[in-house]
Amino acid sequence: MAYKFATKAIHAGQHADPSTGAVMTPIYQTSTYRQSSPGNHKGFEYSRGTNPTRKALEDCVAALENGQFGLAFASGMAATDCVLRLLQPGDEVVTGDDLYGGSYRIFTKVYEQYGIKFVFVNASDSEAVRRGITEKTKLIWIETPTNPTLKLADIEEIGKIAKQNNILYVVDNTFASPYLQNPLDLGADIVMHSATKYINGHSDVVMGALIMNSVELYKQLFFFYNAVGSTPGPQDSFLALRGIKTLHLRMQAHCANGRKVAEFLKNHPKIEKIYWPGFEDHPGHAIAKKQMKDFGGMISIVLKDADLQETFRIASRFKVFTLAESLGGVESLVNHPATMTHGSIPREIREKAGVVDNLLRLSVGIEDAEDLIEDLKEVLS
Ligand code: P1T
Repeated sequence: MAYKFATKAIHAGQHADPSTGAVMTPIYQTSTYRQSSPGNHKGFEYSRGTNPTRKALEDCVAALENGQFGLAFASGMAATDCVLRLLQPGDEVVTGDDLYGGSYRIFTKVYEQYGIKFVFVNASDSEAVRRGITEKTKLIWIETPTNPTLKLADIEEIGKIAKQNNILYVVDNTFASPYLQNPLDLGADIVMHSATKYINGHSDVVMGALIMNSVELYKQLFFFYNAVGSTPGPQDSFLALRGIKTLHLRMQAHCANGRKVAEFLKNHPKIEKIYWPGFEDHPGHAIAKKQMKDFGGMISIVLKDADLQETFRIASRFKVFTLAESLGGVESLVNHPATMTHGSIPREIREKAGVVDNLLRLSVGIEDAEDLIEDLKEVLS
């Protein structure tokens, strides 16, 4: 039977422990597993490759993304790295021109040195993605909504282009979470997550995930995952599994609060520009409506007439929002992308993507919206 989202969030991949009946998946804090004779074991040999707590998490995340297979990693970047290992020198990747700074960094500072070329295009325009393709293109990597300017890419349209050209297609679904958007259903071959964010949801774990339907792809990625060893431990896997049990409720609250905060900020005299896909005048609103269940809790704002110093002053004055990197936790965070999460992108490229010195990114948490708005009111006054 195909269960709905909340049921899967609470039960998928999890069974009462066969040896004790424990309802919650135990933290299998073990590196290795007894074999009754060489090669004769219960499916687990060594925890770099497989661990029962991690396996429960992987099965749960896969179910939430409507995928057959899931792999959990020690960070979102480790998950990204695993995908990039499928490439060979000379291969090309078409990707968006607004990305998490760490994704830009691994592309340009790590994989370019191995002879892989990255072509950055405006992925909000699917035809620009098509134009970026050459006979050497082996991968399309899309982030939607983007970090931090919340641009939307049409997952399904780009999926068709990928399929026509026989190119592997990956969607970084971190900003939306599996509750709001399921890229495998729209033609993606692999969904990537920084599970550090909404999936875990409590800012106490760093973790990544890949989800896919193809068994060949799963085997290839599992090979690198095990050979390289970028896998998370059982304690973190347990915490993420526990976090997921409320993913649907948290996302509903993030979206509701996101809307209230965005509406408060929309016509504020101190705000020059606001990025939130729920507004009808957001250029990606129609795409967001088509492919997302709701518009999320991520909002970016450009402060009016604020230089770097004034932006820092405002960013440092919050009382309920915390000035910190990351997003997607129950608590509200404010981030200064230009010097924090996107500091590794050269200024010229960063500014072209809209990551200017007076841009602040808000991860709207699930506190009382009135308190969040009051905090913003005071800070901007
Ligand atoms: O931090 P890590 O779990 O390794 O995930 C990397 C990553 C990948 N993709 C997206 C869209 C991300 O936002 C991130 C991490 N982002 C932050 C830490 C941040 O504050 O934007």
